[in-house]
Amino acid sequence: MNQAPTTKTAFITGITGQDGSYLAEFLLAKGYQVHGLIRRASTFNTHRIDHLYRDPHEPGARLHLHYGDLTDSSRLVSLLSEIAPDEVYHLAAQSHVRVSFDEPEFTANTTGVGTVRLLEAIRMIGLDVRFYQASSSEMFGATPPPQHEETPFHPRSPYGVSKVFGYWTTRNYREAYGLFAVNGILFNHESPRRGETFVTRKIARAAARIALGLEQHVYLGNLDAVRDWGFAPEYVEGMWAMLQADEPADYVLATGTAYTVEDFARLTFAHVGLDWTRHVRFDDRYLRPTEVDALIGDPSKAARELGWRPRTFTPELARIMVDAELSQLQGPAAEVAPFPGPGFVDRSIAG
Ligand code: NAP
Ligand code: F7E
Repeated sequence: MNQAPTTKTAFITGITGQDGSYLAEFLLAKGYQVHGLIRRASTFNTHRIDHLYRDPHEPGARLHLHYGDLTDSSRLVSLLSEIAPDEVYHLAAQSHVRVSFDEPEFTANTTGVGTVRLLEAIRMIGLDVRFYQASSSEMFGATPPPQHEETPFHPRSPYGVSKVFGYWTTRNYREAYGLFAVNGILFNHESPRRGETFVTRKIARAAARIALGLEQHVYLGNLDAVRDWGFAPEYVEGMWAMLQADEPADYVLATGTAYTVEDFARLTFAHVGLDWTRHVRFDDRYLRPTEVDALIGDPSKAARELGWRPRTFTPELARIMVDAELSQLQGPAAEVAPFPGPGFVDRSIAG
């Protein structure tokens, strides 16, 4: 039996990011009106959602974009009053762990205090809304795996510390004001839309370019770190499920499996018929002052209470990501730009 489309309205911060783009797609398919917060930039930053956008003059356009920033409280108040959403998905953040060591204050201001700005705007307006906070396995940091909802936090970066602030702020608004506010504690989730300087995308992109003879090497840092990598489109389904529950609660989303960065490189290069050891070089600029050695999540609460289960695991994810890079490079409109080698990365961003 077909379900009737919803008449709900959602507000997504971070809609231009990896998760925001998949979530917008998912909610539009369910019939939601989707409003997204975007930052004004001198260049376009909406490439991940351009395929979803329709001219607002056309009848039936259901994706609406609004300029704003997590550091601008009055804008958050005016936007939320105007939109009056049923559900808020707070995904916006400075989300790069290595960069958070270079920009700790900015990271705290956006990734940490941004959450209290948004929650306080909701409280001040008196909105009856369900709120999702994008919490992270980085909050567990140095606490050994497996990690679940009751595992103590020991963050190892300004990013992780900021996410702990956001986590407790969300719980506090739930307890103090009875707001339906939940934390999704998500372990690493990746896709062809992952930012280019996160390790899975960096490796997949390099493997494809090396396979096509465009490059010879890629420079990486710690190959021994263990991560629990899942597939981003499946994780946004879990975010939505948390906001449909009868009671607000916090949930871990993860695959429960463990691979090292080296494993990911081996899987990715093998998929294009290459031996990773011949193409991966070490560069200490990609090390972090304090590393998170091992994150392996236990998603059993989400399976039990929400019916959420991962379907794609790291080896398939590696294939999906490298295949997407190859088709982008080989497609009819492919524009083969020079690979940003270490010199380029030096000047711009610590990937
Ligand atoms: P992402 O691709 O880096 O996207 C981050 C989004 O936040 C972008 O839309 C970005 O806008 C926006 N943003 C950053 N600073 C902002 C500001 N000051 N004001 C308004 N918007 C701002 O991140 P993601 O991988 O989709 O992750 C989504 C959320 O989940 C983040 O909070 C992240 O920390 C968290 N998380 C991610 C993972 C993961 O494995 N992916 C795991 C756990 C938690 P621009 O496009 O303009 O930069
Ligand atoms: O690093 C190692 C690095 O930057 C993974 C964010 O979405 O997930 C993400 O954070 C591992 C680390 O992700 C390079 O040291 C080696 O051990 O891809 P990453 P992350 O730090 O795990 C969490 C859950 C979030 O919440 C964050 O928002 O890979 N590594 N060599 C490298 N990492 C990068 N980026 N670049 C390298 O060259």
